[in-house]
Order: sequence, then structure tokens, then C-alpha cells
Amino acid sequence: MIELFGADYSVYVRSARLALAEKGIDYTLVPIDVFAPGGPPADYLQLQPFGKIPAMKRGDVTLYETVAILRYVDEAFEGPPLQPDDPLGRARMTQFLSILDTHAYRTLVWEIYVERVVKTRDGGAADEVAIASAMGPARTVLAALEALVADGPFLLGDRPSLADCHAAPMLALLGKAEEGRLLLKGAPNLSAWLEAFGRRTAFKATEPAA
Ligand SMILES: N[C@@H](CCC(=O)N[C@@H](CS)C(=O)NCC(=O)O)C(=O)O
Repeated sequence: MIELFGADYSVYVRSARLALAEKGIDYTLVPIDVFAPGGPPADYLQLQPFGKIPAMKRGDVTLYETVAILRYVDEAFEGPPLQPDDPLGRARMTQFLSILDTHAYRTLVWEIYVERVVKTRDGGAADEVAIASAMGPARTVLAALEALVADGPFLLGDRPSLADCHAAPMLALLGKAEEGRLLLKGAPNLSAWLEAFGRRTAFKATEPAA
């Protein structure tokens, strides 16, 4: 049995959960709230020394870093393959994963979604300078992703891959901010893919509760 440590609000946890769901693998989501006062429980750092979510445990195997978990989930279990067979397809998938981790996460999720949606939820104020400063880098990210979208219905072509699992949670949050919707309008192929992927059972089943 797989234990996935994390919280449903996390885009990285959702990415791992999407891969598990697309593969048809049962798992238990063990709650770890990294944003609880005082941070995650001290013993969680034995599983994830940087205190981030997710981490994974399967028998004696422990893993952290989402991309490592994604690859393990795909390669260690039966089920539909979530990585292309050909070298260029695999390289494109890695390119998506790397862009998302390196350039998309902080800009799209923290500087746009968290500022515009989360911070203002209870009447708080967004940091307008942070949002305005993020728009240029965000445009670059969306243009780069848009240029890589294959003839669908999935990011890499005719079947879902780890690229879809990793991209969908971040871009879905971006789409909840007005600036994000504007940015997505400028990336029609990416937007069409996001809308279609959002209708998948795996995506609906991993919707955060709050
Ligand atoms: N490189 C890590 C990043 C994971 C990550 O940043 N997770 C976020 C939640 S989406 C987190 O734990 N944030 C807590 C913090 O930054 O203190 C991975 O790929 O798993």
C-alpha cells in the first residue's frame, strides 16, 4: 500500500495524486499540513528533509521530490504508461516538468494565484506590485508551454502523461485569478487542453475540499 503524505490544497501533492489515479493505483493520503503554525511535525523531516509536500512511502521505499515520485509511480506499477516511448517524447515531457518546476510554480501559483485569490479571501489585500511584476515572467511561461503543446487531446499527444499530471494543478489555480484567465486567453491550445483535462475523473476526484 502506498502512503502519500501531504494535503489536498498542494499543487505538488495533486500532481502525484493525478498520476496515481491515472494509473489506477490505490493509496492513502496521510495529512501533513506544511502551513500549520510551527510547520509540519518534526518527524516528517525524516521523510522530506526540506519540509515540503508530498513525500511517499511504500514498504521500505521512501521518496520525495514530486518528479521522482511521478516517475516511480509510472515505472513501478502496472497500468497505462504515463511516459512516451520515444526519446523525443520523453525529452518533451521532461521539458514540461522542468519548466513547471523552475519557471511556473512560484510565478503562477504564489505571485499571481495566492496574491489575488488566497490573500484577498478574507478581505486581505493583494500585493499589486508582486502581481504586476509577475505578469511578464508569467507571459513567458505560458508562451513557452503553449509552443510545446502537441496536437491533443493531451499535452504530448494522444495519451495522458506525467506532463499533464504536473501541469494541470498549477494551471488550474492560475485560472482562478482574473490575471490568470487573461494570460490563459493568450494561450488557446493550453486553455483548451486545461478545460478538457479538467473534465477527467482523476482531476475531479483530486479537487481540493476547500
Ligand atoms: N521540489 C518539491 C517542491 C514541493 C513544494 O514546494 N510543495 C509545497 C506545497 S505545493 C510546499 O510544501 N510548500 C511548503 C513551504 O514552502 O514551506 C517537490 O517537487 O516535491
